[in-house]
Amino acid sequence: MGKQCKGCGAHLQNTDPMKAGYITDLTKDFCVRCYRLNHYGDTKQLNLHVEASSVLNEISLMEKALYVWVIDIFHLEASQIPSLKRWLNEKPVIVIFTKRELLPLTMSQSKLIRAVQPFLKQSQINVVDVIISSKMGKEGKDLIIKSIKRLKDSLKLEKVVFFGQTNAGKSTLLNTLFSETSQLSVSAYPGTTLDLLKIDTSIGDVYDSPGIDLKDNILNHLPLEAVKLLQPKRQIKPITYQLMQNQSLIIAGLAKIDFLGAQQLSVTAYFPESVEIHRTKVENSTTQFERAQENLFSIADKKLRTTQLKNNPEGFDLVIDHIGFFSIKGKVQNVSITCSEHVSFSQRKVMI
Ligand SMILES: Nc1nc2c(ncn2[C@@H]2O[C@H](COP(=O)(O)OP(=O)(O)OP(=O)(O)O)[C@@H](O)[C@H]2O)c(=O)[nH]1
Ligand SMILES: [Mg+2]
Repeated sequence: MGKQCKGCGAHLQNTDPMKAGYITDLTKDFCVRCYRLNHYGDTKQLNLHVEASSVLNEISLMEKALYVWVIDIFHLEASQIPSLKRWLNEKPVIVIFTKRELLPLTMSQSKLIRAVQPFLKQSQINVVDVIISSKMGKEGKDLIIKSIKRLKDSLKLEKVVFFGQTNAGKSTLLNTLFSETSQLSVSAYPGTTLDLLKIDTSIGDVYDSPGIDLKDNILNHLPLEAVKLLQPKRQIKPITYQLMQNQSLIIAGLAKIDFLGAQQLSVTAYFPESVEIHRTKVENSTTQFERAQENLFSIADKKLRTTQLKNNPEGFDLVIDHIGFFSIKGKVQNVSITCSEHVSFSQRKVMI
């Protein structure tokens, strides 16, 4: 099969600069794309897409494998892989949540574990351990290695496969866990890893895999500059709005939320600092949203849809996939969201 790039896993080739794995000198270890990414942060050639079904098919065919599902805890809902049960059946899966430091430190470990239970239940897979890591895996590293070793031995498995949504932090985590041999490319943009890639480690063969990008991902419709700004590096600073009667929140150029008939409604926003949120009266919101769409977070396709939430309990989270979420507490008669078709959202129980 030839040699693979040690950064992204693409098979090295010297014939087509527009395809994955291109390098003039095939004795080198990294393709031009990874070289540029690692040395200059250059991302021009990063829009190479790997089909989710081919990744899932390939990993599901691996024999005697322990699976490690890496999930970005800040983007929990967007991390679900609807067909996962069909691909993995009863195969053992360790679940690792990354980027814990983005959530408030006041949230206890047990509260976090409780908050992720509905997500894990919905996936219907055979979860053998759950670990919460943070700071690029620096916190949680020992627990993860211990868990992998224990389960690999007790279940008599031969290899370990890391998988999960694109941008979840799989390659970053592997670089931390196996820093002696792992030189994987990482970036703030989706689709960095391009093929299954084996790393030799002290605990045996461990594989990185391309990110799974099943849902229509808003990040694929935003300018690269905006995508980078959506990757928070530090703890998210929550901002609370006390809403009265009929008011709206405008989330950059991404969405407008109208709250009608609000009574002592408290809405706390958990979004990266770069995403500006404005409060306004409902009657001014359409004009303000149009104006907000002139900024960096504007989506090229301007087709908008408005959805009215069916159910407004007295406390719930409203999650805007891949962007952030609102924690909504209090009474409101009607909540409606106006956004591009590429922005997906959902409701869940209050997480924090
Ligand atoms: N704040 C924070 N950011 C992280 C952490 N781990 C990874 N990241 C960031 O998340 C982004 C994606 O990281 P990658 O390691 O490239 O993610 P991946 O899952 O390998 O992505 P694909 O190869 O596209 O599937 C990068 O901007 C990382 O810096 C973490 O623990 N905390
Ligand atoms: Mg990767």
